[in-house]
Amino acid sequence: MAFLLLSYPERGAIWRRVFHEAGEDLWVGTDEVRDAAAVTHLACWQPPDLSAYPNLRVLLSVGAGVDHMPPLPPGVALVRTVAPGIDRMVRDWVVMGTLMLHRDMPAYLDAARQGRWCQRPVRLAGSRRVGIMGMGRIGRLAAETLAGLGFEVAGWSRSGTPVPGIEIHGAAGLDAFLARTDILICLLPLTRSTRGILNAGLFAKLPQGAHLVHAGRGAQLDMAALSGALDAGRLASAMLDVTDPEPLPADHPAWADPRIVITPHVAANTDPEEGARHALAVLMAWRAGQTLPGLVDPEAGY
Ligand code: NDP
Ligand code: OXD
Repeated sequence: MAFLLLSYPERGAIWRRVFHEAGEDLWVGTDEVRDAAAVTHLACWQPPDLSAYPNLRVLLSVGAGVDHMPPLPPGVALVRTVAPGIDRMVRDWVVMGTLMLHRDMPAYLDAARQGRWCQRPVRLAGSRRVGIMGMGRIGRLAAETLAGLGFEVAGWSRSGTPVPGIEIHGAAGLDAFLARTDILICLLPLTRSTRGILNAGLFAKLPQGAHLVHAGRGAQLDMAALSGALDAGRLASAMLDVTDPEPLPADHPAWADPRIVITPHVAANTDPEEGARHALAVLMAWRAGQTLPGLVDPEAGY
C-alpha cells in the first residue's frame, strides 16, 4: 500500500510532515514512485493517466470539486477534499461579490478609470433578495452570513433539504426561486444536470436588472447568454470566479466588459495543512472499512 501525492513542492513538504507526524509514509511526485503497482491512494488536482496505477483504490481531489477527474476504473472510490477552510474562503468571496454588486462596484470601478465622480443611489441590504443555487456546505455558510448582513436570502437545491432560517426551494421550485431573486449566486457542483444551467432561459426568469455571482464552475455559464442578458438589461452586472475555459483568453470580450468583474478561480485554495489532515482521515477511514470523508456519489454524474 502506498499513498502518492502529485502536487507542487511546497504542498508536498507540508503533507509529508503531517503524514510523518502521524507515522504514515507519503510519496510525493512521480519521481518517488518506485513501484507504481504499490500505489493504492493518489491525491492530485490534475489527474495523471490512471492506467499507470493498476491497484489504485482511492483517487482524492485536493480541491472541493471533482468534475475535472476522468472516468474511474471499477473499484476506485472518488473523494473530494472537505475542509472548513475551503468553505470559509468561498463564503468570503461570495459575500465580497454580493456586496460589490449590491453596492454598484463595477460601475464605480468603471467611473474611477475615467476619473468620473458619479454617485448612485444607495440601498439597504434588506431591500435585495439573494438567491443561492446549491445549498451544500458552502451555500449554507454563505446563506447564513448574507442573512446576517440583512439580505433576504433563499436557497435552491435538488432535494430541497430544509436549512433553519432560510427559505428553501427544491428542484421543482426553480422558477419561483428565480422570480424572487435580485442577486443570484451559483455554488453548484458541475454535473451533467448543472452543465450550462446559467443560460438565457434561466436569466429570462430573473427580475429585470438582477445580478450574478458565480463561484461554481465555468461550464455552468453560457458566456454569450450572459453578455446578451447584460445588453438586454435583464442582468445589470456579474462577478465571476470561474470561466470556461480557464484561463480565460486575454482577448475574451468579458475582460473588457465594465459590467463584469472576473477573478481567476481564487475563491478558495485548499490550505495544505487542512488538505493533508483530510487525506489522513480518508486513509484512516479506508483502513477501518468506514465511509470515506468526502466520498463522491458515483451516480452524481460528474
Ligand atoms: P456540496 O456537495 O456540499 O453541495 C452541493 C449543493 O448543490 C447541494 O445543495 C446539492 O443539493 C446541490 N445540487 C447538486 N446538483 C444539483 C442539481 N442538479 N440541482 C440542484 N441542486 C443541486 O458542495 P460544496 O458546497 O462543498 O461545493 C459546491 C461547489 O462549489 C463545488 O462543487 C465547486 O464546483 C465549487 N467550488 C468552487 C471553488 C472556487 O474556488 N471557485 C472552491 C470550492 C468549491 P442536494 O444536497 O439536495 O443534492
Ligand atoms: C475547488 C476549487 O474545487 O478550487 O476546490 O474550485
